[in-house]
Amino acid sequence: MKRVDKQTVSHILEEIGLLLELKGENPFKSRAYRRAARTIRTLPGNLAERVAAGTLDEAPGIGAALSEKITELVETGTLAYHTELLVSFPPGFSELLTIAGLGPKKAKILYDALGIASVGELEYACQENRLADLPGFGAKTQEKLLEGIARRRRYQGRFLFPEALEIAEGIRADLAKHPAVSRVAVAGSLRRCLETVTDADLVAAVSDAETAGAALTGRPEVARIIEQGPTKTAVQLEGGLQIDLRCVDETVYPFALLHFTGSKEHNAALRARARRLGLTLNEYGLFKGNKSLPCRDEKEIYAALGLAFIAPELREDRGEIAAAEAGELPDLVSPEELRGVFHVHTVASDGTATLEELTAAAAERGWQYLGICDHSRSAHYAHGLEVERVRRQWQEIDALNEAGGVRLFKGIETDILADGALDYPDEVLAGFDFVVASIHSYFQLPEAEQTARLLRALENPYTTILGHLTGRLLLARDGYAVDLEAVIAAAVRRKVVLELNANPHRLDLDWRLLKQARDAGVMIAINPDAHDLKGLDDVRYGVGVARKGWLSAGDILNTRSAAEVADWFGRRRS
Ligand code: DGT
Ligand code: CA
Ligand code: ZN
Repeated sequence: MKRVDKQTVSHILEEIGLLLELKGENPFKSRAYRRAARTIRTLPGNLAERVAAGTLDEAPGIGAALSEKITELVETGTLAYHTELLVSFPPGFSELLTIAGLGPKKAKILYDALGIASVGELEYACQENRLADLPGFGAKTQEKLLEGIARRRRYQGRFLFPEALEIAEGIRADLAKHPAVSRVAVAGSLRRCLETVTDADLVAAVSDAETAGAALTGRPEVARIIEQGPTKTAVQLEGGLQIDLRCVDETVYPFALLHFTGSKEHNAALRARARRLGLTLNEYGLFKGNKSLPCRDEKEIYAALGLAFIAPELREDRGEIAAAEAGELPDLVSPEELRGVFHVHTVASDGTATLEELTAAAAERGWQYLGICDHSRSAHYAHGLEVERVRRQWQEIDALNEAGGVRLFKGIETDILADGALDYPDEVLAGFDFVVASIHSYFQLPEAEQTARLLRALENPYTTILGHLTGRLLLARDGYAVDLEAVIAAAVRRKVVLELNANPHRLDLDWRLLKQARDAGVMIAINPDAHDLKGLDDVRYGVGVARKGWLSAGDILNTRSAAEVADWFGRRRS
């Protein structure tokens, strides 16, 4: 039996949605498949167990019919309905639909008019200028499609951090129980909390490398064994992720862990430092001439090099070694230091949880406060709130706040309109405790206009937080063109908080910019942008990125108490 994971199921459901749309079927039907795809992707726990227990249809948007199809897929590895749909299209066609800017309708025109049925054919046709005169296309579209193809090529074979981490952690936990394994850790880009990764690296201290390696190759989700050497075992899993496992002796383990955590650049800088001290550092050990200098853990290796321990997130050769030498490494923020979160959606707009449910969930997480942010009125697609509904929500919040417990702040995620204005008149904006201003439209404005738009939003006295600043979607869409330095400078001057959107598809601001923003003196808020209860926990990815951006609790608004936050919001207005 072929095992099918969440990612594969989600992908197939998504594809069915697209194919149905292409066939001109009822749009509700195709939307239902896409929704189910999203649900499965984010479903907690083990999918096969859910199927076996028959509890799939308890997940939102998964009725009896969908549950039956997913069960077939998980249990048999294929879905007859999907196969039937696929054979009614040329092979490679569905791949075409993964190109940004090419929806099903356009794809059908291209197929009918030019016989384009694959990405390669599309690229060729664009390069040959065949789309320039095609009705509904034109030179500009053609250029965009070429960009989309190039971007897809760049993104291919990469995974979002949480997807890969969940898989790697599962394997790590199993290996940790193996009798031949004394220590095992996730290393590589995952340990460094990089937002997307190529593969998952594991390092283990073992008594017997062969049986430990076999524990990986023998796993049911392994699709292909890539390498089976004396220390290195590499496999590719069903979902496409590659796992590299290095098995070493206990004494070598700290050096192997350090090496395979990387980054390459950090390693190179460390080795150069060792050389300057008359030492040799490599993945096997630290040596003075022929003499090996034993270290029990990474901390001892750094100490031997005259350095304080450098957290994995910082190991990107961006000044961390100099800071470690000078004893000036930041005291990095930890998840426990968050005392609340802002930017949480409710059922009033496009969220799935009520105010009461969110309040209870915040209490469970030990948070003092929660900033409620539904979408503003222009966001029709997300049931943005008209003024009347805003006022009703304020009443509900007042009532809940009366009851005590977790404090709710009245917020809104207002669209930044095309000209940089916010989405409500000032007298309404004045009624919120805080306002998150985000761009959700006109992504394509030229840089100068996009920058001017954001700067205008920053000038607005009611803007408290600037939401997902670049608008990027990881592995799907680049951020919009904007002069980030100008925006960061304005945020400092205007005392506007910059959001670190913790949704794993966004992680926006990027950690590289985050450090820049911190150095410039910007206040940051780690916001989950949660649309359901589970989404609240995305802040842990935000904390990872914040650490990667060198942030301490002091740089982050939501490490402060409810009273301090209220004070900050109030002062911002006066
Ligand atoms: P990835 O896989 O692209 O998401 O990023 P990494 O950093 O996990 O890269 P990977 O898997 O190729 O290698 C894991 C670590 O092993 C890397 O961070 C540093 C170390 N490493 C690999 N190749 C080299 C090398 O040529 N020189 C040095 N100094 N270190 C290396
Ligand atoms: Ca890696
Ligand atoms: Zn939002």
